[in-house]
Amino acid sequence: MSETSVKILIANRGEIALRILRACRMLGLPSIIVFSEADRDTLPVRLAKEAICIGSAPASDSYLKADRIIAAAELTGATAIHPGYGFLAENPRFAEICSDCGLTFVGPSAEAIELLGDKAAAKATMQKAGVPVVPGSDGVVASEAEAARLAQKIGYPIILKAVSGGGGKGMRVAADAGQLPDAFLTAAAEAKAGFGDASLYLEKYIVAPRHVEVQILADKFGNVLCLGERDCSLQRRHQKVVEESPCAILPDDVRKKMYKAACNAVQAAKYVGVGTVEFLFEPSTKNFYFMEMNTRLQVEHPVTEMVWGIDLVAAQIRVALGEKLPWKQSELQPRGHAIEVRVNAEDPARDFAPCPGKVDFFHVPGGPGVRVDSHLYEGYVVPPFYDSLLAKLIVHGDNRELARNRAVCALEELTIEGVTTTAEFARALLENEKFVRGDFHTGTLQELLQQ
Ligand code: MV4
Repeated sequence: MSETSVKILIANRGEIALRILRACRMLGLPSIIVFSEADRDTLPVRLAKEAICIGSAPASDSYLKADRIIAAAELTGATAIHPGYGFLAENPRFAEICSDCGLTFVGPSAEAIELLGDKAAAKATMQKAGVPVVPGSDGVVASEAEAARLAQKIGYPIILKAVSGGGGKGMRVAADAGQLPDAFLTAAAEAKAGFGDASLYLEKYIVAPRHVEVQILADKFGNVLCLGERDCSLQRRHQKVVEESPCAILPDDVRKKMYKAACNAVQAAKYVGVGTVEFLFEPSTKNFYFMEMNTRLQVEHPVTEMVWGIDLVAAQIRVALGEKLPWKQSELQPRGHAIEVRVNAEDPARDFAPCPGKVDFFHVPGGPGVRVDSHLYEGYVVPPFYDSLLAKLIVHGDNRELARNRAVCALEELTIEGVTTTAEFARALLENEKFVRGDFHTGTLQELLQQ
């Protein structure tokens, strides 16, 4: 396919739609954006040369409607579809429909998405490839009795997870045998309700781990690049709040092994595109374990871009179009430290209730090492229909403390009036002694909120 006939359809909204639009422009590729009726007056739609409405405000009537997106591509002569994150990004059926319609899906193959979407199957594949996994069931646990038997053997605490899950849904911890029956029932019910599949698998529960994820980038010629790790341990109800690269406490020898494991994971899944291999790191033992692999561009990809100097979205599009990766691993060197803070339209004082509404004033911080990915503008009305992400502040510094200081200063400068945001909450978190020391784990934010 000649470069000139390529046209990318952007099947997303908000800050990520803008980010993809920028990448298309940098590559000199024409693009077209789809939007819902609620998003007509958004920045990505205004900035795009071409845009097409695909339905009413609810995502179920627009951004999740595969047939309308495909129709939009055919009507406008698009040749490729970038799904962004969320919506259809990790739906193997959608990837399949795209290729059946002769459209390039900017992402991995439907087969890879399918394999990695089944968390138990993914784990089995990784174990076979020599990637460290948490001790647990081989695949699905068929009954509560089987779970109880296995848990006794492995030792408590254990965790039950939905095979089709992710993001913490359909997950229950049992601290002892007494808690197992209820954990099994509630995890299965939540899995059934959330994913239409009640299947569970079981693992030893790792106490107070770090969430460390490795960014990889693979082309269709078998070349795999590892672009370092991100520490995303600071989460609230499985929503990431702060992400940084590198992880402040990962020993260099462990880091090397983790990168090797991530590359092995990519090869085992025959994976092409950008992907994230998620590990739990246990500081007390220095062990790390494969959790799952995310087959999409992630919200927090900019921290990796800042440290590695690579436009990940442009690279993702290029490998999807069949280009060879232009870098060798040995040519790439990480530099300094990057921190991302998510700013949401939520009220921390009201249990992070969404706060849609009109943005009366918007000031973006700047200066060396400061980047803001946002679709906001003065007068923009944040709709109530979608996720509440308003802006990502990403900063870079020569070391962690300089990056942290830069993030605090930039958050003080960032001004969003009219809607309540999490900016001040995030600033306080960056100044919390636990964050300053790098002494936290996946439960720390919840603990701080309960104090
Ligand atoms: C775990 C775990 C402890 N032990 N698995 C949560 C979402 C999914 N990605 C994996 N998750 C966890 N799996 C074992 N065997 C703890 C978590 C976990 C967690 C992981 C990453 C970030 C935040 C978290 C918050 C609570 C629990």
